[in-house]
Amino acid sequence: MQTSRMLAAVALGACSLQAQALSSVFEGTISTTDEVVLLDLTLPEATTELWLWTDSFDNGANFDPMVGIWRAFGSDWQLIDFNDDRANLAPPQTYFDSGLVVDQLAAGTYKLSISRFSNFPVGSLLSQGFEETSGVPLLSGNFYSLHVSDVAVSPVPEPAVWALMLGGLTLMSTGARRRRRPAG
Ligand SMILES: [Ca+2]
Ligand SMILES: [Ca+2]
Repeated sequence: MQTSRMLAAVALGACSLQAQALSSVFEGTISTTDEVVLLDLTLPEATTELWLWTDSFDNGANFDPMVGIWRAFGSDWQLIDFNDDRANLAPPQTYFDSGLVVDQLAAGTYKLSISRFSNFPVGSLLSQGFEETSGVPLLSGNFYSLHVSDVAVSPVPEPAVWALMLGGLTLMSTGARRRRRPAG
């Protein structure tokens, strides 16, 4: 019990090292098969690697989500990347969740699209719209949850984080031993 509390405290400390990171969650609903949700994403600085992933599919409790990211292109928006299913990026994704890892984005405003499978972009420009390719009936829930982060998210802590956590634990137990040692 006490050990797990200490672990949690140290893990929190490790996470706060990433306080500068961009990290957002967009949540909402899509009620019809042909609805496309468009969200503005503003990057205050250039990113070397941006992660986007949904974790709302929930083994079929909600619809099969698809995610796209678009850059300004004159008065239109141009598709940078699009994904239907990539569920191995971060827990608690389940098999039809979507994931994207996008390299080298300049600072600026981007559009994120969320649509239900099988409502795909027709072309590389947003003005061309979306089209259902296989008339999947409206099944399951309508909730989506989309995460955006410029820090790689791992299902298990990286070795460096474990080292930090273990280092913190060692410091704490050393401190405890010192306090227990009789004076003089
Ligand atoms: Ca999907
Ligand atoms: Ca799919």
